[in-house]
Amino acid sequence: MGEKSKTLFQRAVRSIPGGVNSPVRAGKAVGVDPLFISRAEGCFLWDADGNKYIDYVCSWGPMILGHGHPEVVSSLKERLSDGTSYGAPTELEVEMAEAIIDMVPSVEMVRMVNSGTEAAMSAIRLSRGFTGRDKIIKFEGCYHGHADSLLVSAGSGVATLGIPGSPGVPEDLARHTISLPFNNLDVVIEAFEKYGHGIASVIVEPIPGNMGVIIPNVEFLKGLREVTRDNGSLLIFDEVISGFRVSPGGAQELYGISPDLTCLGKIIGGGLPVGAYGGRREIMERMAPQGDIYQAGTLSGNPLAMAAGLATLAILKKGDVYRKLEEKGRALFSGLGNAARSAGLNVVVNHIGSMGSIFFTANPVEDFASAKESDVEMFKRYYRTMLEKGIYLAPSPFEASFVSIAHNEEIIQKSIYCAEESLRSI
Ligand code: KE4
Repeated sequence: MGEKSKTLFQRAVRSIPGGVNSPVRAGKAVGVDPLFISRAEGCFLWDADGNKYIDYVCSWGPMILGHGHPEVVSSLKERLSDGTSYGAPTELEVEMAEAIIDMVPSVEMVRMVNSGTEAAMSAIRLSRGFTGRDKIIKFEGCYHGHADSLLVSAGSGVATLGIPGSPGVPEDLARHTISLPFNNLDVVIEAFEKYGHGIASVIVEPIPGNMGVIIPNVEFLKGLREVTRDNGSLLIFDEVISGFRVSPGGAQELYGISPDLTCLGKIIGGGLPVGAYGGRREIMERMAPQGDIYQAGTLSGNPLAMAAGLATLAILKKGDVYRKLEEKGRALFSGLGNAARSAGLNVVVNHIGSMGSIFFTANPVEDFASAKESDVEMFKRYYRTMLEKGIYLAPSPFEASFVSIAHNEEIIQKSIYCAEESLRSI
């Protein structure tokens, strides 16, 4: 780590818990103090000491077009001269709502919020209000933000830090959350047999990215749709990562499954703070002020976030962007797997389109339990040697890596070469 990042981190820890504004950035899982980033462009980041990196975190998903895409930047510059926030409705928000409804098959009505956490929290509250029921089902290793009901055996930073749940979540509330293994429909059916008409909703990342990437068994997802419908519960797809990432309409378009509610975020803000939840009209109409279930936000639909998000979606809707993202993802993730195997290492690479993860294990990784069986120490060594070679990966085995449109073939091949060297050395 360079001197400036080191000094900044020593300063940051005095005023910010752990020196970071989001735990997973702290690099505790890989034993590396965080780099402080000064700028980014395309698929590159530069740290405070001027060191250049190839970025596969992409701000944890939003930067699918790469950093500083000219059309996103110009849309922001243009908007800035009109002010930054009004606390009143704008045409941009209507355009964003219409764009989401147009692209995401199951969404008939949508509400903008400021984070994925807010989107998931609001969808859960709406499902409870709409059904009049309290219990929810989530899946071990899936992460839906840090709302109380969802911090039960969660993935991402909670898994990274090995936090069992989180102090501060009242037992009275946590007991309404049933957490089950992903990709296992039998235990979901058992839970419905036991709690049936007490379950408001099942919330799931259709393509989990928060225990590392897990490839869903599509029959499992279809089974969730069936069992929720049979029991009058709602199915909530948390597509904060997969939305607009794996296809224009997300995982629900890819697999042809129609949830009742969908949580969105990341990409639709173009890098600015954003979240959204939407779904069937008869459900969404229960939200205030049309209905009686409350949710609000000072900066919801912020014009700058809308401008950046709309510019991003406009580019994603053009031509063969997703075919190119698929090709780039396949080249990178299969290359990383081959590099590990040629170094004689056991490795499983799970990837769909331009999101993926590498697990150091000989066994399939199909849920949180199997993800946790992977060799975390090996991942640490891989992470550190790749960072030394200028490759910036997510600092946890329980996160996804992302490829953007800005990663060209030369960059991907260079990354694979770095991986070959790195994996041989560990
Ligand atoms: P935010 O509140 O962080 O905007 O979104 C929460 C969220 C909801 N749903 C899914 C599927 C998510 O992946 C997330 C957030 N993702 C993590 C990384 N896996 C954000 C990174 C961080 O916590 O700093």
